Amino acid sequence: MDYIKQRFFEKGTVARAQIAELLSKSKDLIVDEVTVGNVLGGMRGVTSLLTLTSKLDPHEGIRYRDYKLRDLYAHLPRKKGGSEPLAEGVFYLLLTGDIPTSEEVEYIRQDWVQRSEVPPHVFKAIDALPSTSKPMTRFATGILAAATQSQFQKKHRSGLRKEDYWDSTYEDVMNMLAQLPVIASYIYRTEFCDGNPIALDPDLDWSANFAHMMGFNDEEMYRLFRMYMFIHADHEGGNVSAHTSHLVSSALSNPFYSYAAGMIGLAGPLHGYANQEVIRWINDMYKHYNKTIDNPLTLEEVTSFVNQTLDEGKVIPGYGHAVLRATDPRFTTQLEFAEKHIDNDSMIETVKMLFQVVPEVLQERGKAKNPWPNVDAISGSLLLHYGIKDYIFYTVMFGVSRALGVGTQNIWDRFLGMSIERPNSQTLDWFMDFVKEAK
Ligand code: CMX
Repeated sequence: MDYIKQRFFEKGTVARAQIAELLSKSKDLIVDEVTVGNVLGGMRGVTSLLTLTSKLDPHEGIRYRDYKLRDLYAHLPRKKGGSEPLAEGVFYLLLTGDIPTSEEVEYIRQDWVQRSEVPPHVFKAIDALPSTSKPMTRFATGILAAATQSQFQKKHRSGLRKEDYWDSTYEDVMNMLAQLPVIASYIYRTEFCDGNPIALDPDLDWSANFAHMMGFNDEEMYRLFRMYMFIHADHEGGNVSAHTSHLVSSALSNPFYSYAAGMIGLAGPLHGYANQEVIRWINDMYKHYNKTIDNPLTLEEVTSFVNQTLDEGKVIPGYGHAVLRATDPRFTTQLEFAEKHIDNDSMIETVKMLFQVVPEVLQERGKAKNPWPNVDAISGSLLLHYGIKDYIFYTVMFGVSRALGVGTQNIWDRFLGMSIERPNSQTLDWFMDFVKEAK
């Protein structure tokens, strides 16, 4: 058996025994209760999912396995002389719960290079879309088209025991991870550049290769991509994209299908699309006050525009969160990155001004439970600074990174034999009667 697979199998066997014990001894223990408000409020906060890869704490933010993001800077292998963790190591940690050695990271890097050849019909499927298609439509289409190579689907159709589902799922997820930067950079090159794709460099790591294939070839860009891929990799199981993927996968749809479905969820403005919305909205603010880079916005103008946006019944993109109740550490990591590596950028200065203004305004208005910035409040301004100007592409970049976590969750779901999801639903009459009886 492949070395990484073997390491996963050992971990998985222990977890399988724990699941078996939970089911045999504690199946009827009550974990949580569900109120009418929960049902009508998107099941916010109701514990009903099992996710091994990461855990989101409302105040301290995401932990990949047992580690806060900040601590992983010190623990995860980096490129010689580099400061950002490598995505290959993030994947290994999410999969096994252990910090990998540099050799293990190099093993995964080479494995992904070997698996990176995308079937040609994937590009044809993307090209067949009309020019009005959004990058996320292209991305999800590309992932769906890549499903022809699914080993899980083929093996399942020809008969597969449930305890072996994970093996071909692992193969599919590894192939998908290896190919996503190729698919995404193809979309970028054909939609925003000269149309000529750039071949993968077999000596680069996954994140740097993504930058390279998009057409950016310097250490600064590689560093930015490594940081970006690292912080967006996972956010436990209940967010829209991870949960959608889990749900679709629970019907034994193959990993390409389930991840493509998740990406359609990521494309929504309340989720990953917010990273583009922030830039569009700041641009609108500049236009509104007839301001330019040389003549930046004032604090008063920013405050007034924030209030105006809220008065129009819109949300402030990049602020608020369904779980977090503090500034997202992924925001802070990016702010520190900007402070360390970037001087005098008016967009980043505006982002900082918004950080001064928005939490206070949202608190005053008293509606949003979390007035603090999330990951999307700043990510676009960094990408823009480094020359990725076509901000409608940003959610695709988020989607490439998130596959590290969601793909890993998919392998675990198969290993643990998670059931098909089928919550109960009731009619409005049922709820009205239920409340009448309860009173
Ligand atoms: N601006 C204005 N109003 C906001 C707000 C914001 N940034 N965040 C929340 N609110 C409002 C909600 O719209 C809601 O109003 P209604 O009662 O009229 O529906 C009210 O405050 C309560 O919402 P909440 O419980 O605080 O937040 P939710 O869990 O319902 O929603 C989220 C969370 C992220 C969708 C919301 O904060 C939001 O719309 N933020 C802006 C979009 C955004 O940045 N999304 C990216 C999130 C991170 C990611 O997934 O990438």
